Amino acid sequence: GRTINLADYRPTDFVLERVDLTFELDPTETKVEARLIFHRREGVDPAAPLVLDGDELKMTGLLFDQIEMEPARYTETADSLTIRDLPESAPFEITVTTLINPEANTQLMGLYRSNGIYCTQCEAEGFRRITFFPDRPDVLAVYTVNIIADKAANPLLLSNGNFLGGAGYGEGKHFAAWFDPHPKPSYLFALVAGDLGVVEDTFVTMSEREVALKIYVEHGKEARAAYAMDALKRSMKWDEEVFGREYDLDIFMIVAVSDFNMGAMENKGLNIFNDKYVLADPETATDQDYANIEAIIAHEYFHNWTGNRITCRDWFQLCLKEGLTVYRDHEFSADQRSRAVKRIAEVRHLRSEQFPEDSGPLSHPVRPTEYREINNFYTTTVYEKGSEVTRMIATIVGRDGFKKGMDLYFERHDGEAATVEDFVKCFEDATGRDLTQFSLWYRQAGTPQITVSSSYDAAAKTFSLSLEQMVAATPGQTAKEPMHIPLRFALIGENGAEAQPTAVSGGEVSGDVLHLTERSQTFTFSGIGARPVVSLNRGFSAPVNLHFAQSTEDLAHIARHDSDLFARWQAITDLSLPNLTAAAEAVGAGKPVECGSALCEALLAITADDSLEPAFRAQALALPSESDIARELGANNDPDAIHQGRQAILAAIAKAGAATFRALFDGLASSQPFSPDAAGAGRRALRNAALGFLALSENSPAGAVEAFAEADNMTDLSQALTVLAHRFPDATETHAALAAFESRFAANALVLDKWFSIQATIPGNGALDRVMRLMQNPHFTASNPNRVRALIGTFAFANPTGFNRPDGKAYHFFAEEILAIDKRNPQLAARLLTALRSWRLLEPVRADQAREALMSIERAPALSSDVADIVERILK
Ligand code: B3K
Ligand code: ZN
Repeated sequence: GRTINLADYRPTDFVLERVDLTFELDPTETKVEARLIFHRREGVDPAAPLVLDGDELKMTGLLFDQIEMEPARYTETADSLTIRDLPESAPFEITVTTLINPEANTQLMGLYRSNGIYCTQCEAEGFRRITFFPDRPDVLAVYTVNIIADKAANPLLLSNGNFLGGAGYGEGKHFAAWFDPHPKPSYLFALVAGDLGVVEDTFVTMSEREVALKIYVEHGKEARAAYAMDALKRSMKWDEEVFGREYDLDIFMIVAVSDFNMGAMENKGLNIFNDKYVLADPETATDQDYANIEAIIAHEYFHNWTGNRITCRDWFQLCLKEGLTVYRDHEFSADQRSRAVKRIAEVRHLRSEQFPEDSGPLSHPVRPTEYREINNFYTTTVYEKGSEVTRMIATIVGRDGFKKGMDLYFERHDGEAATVEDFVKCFEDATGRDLTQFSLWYRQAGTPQITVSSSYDAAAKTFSLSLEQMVAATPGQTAKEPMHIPLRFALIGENGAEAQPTAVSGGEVSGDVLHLTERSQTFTFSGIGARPVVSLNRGFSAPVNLHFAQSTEDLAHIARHDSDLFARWQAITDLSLPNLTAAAEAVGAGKPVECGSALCEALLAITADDSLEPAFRAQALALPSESDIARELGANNDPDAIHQGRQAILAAIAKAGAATFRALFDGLASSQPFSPDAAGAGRRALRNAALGFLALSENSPAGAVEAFAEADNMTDLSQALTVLAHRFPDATETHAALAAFESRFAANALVLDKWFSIQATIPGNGALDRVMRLMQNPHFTASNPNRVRALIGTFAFANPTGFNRPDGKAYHFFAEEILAIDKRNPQLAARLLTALRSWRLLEPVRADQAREALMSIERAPALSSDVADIVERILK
């Protein structure tokens, strides 16, 4: 495909006034009649034609004001329909009839079938696979939808908005009509038809309107939707309380389907979800599943205001709805759970997913300026960095300022398709703060690197902090400007008390936020009676990398005393990383690995500290991952050395803390019935972390075998199975446990996904053969995206030693799979392929193999534009 540029944006020539759709559903030949009322926009050339988008459509009729259109007036191509000789200003009606084949739609874009259910996915450009249409987000219209279908097979006929009515319709058929009064872009259109079970509830809004809530799932799975319903009601309440946003239709529906390209979709009034993010009960869902369901239910619901009521002018503005809505769901989860633990999890995710993206070949600004395939821009940069940018606005303008800015945004832009500039302007206008320099965060790609040094002058009682910022070149952007970086900080004294400076010079400091705006800047704090320890970027107020050679003693001091839990966790991370990188280097050089005593002591002190919440202690014990270590090493990575080094450090900690881990594991055994709440989840997380260390120090599967047998919930069961499979892959106990798990959950696809993932991530050279064997398992289905991601995706993304075997065989296997997947589902293939984005950081032997595998993809005939775009950028 050709490149689309932000600078080329211009509004459509024609304004769409109304949309009336009639679907006659059939598995292989669905007829879609679209009646569209347009008028020419004022000032537009009266000769300009109407150009509609299409994709794989078969047109069987075209009317102009109800009369068949002469062939000379229109031209149909593979991706467009152009209509000429249209009225100069009067409204006119175009009626297009198309035939589509939902059963053959393996891309899962447009109207498709999942387990016998008709469903749709239209974002970003799926609506054009249903009918010819101005398929872009700045075309907002009111929709009426009529659905006609076989009644026995499809008792349920759903679309956006409010239900108008329904009736029988000829032999064995029935119809239903829906009307959505809120103007919306086509990407928010949805239709569902089929035979599903339902869970119902109601919600009374702040203005006391009763809203019907319905969650549709496969028959027999209703009980597993209870948690999602609870999360939905909490989300609705929270958005009223925190953002003053009320729901705006009589009904809110969620449909869970098993074949879905991503997590979920915020279609107006009719969210469609990957069932992985709806279904949960203690026997089948882990604590992580519960947390994900809560977050994604909230995220899609929050889109009703940030995305649907106010949508995006064009797809370059994607972060306007996604970054903002992720920020909203992060805040929601922080309020529902432990704020500090939530923040730690977010930062871990940002560092392991977004930082590598931002420092590699796929790096792009939060608001890109060009794309070839928009589906490839639903990235962690747009979502998670976009959320961090929103968080920084809140930090800079303060809590009240943020509230005022958001209120102004809702007031000013409700019903519109807006831009990032519109959004930022609301905070400037509401607070008077100039955000010009700050706006670079939207335009400039790359993670800022900040080099920090400090000095203390005892005689003058001053403490100075020197900061220097740098952003490395990224694709298409070589020269970078200094950014406005808000850093929360504290100066911590001897006993943990925070020093309060009498004055500050060198730049703006407001409250606990230091504003770094120059390339290099020195802040001097007066009235500091003793050398303080600086805790910088508290709460991860800015998504940057700090390079600050703090002493081991200072880090240990922060780990022990900081009142900001996030900073304590960060200090533990900063203590671990040098040990982990040194360990990898020692393994590479054939030397013994040593673990610094400061790390062990600080970590075990936190582990044993019962005054700290268990979830936090579990986070501290989850040391940086192998890919975190790879990133810290920077280049010439040997995944085997990194893995072995990390294992040696873990073993040293396991040995030093054996008694602590034993006491924790025994002491945290639960006598209460399972509850998915944050406190229960935290205890399980800490207990399972202890189990992992015990397996190392005892070097025996016995403990995990026992835990597996005793588990009364999926978190404990899957953790015990992971310990067995990862630490004792060849033990007979492990084979027995894997077989028992497989047969117990043979009928539950989501649990089987876990079974595949656990095995796909067993470290070492044997992983590729295991994955290939698992592909022959009768439960493996290449047509289900969750299953493909669980096996092939997890192998590529989360098994560094197995995937990066030095002979390159796994890369070549992966390349072949990508090509096969691309044939049926380009979006899925392109997303999986990003697993190779950091190939240049590998040591040369592996890097050469990876490049060859990538080139074999690039050379393959008939690549989708999705895969072509990714492979070309990765190789560039
Ligand atoms: N807006 C959708 C993502 C659509 C992805 C299209 N390739 C889900 C979400 O972010 O809420
Ligand atoms: Zn979203």
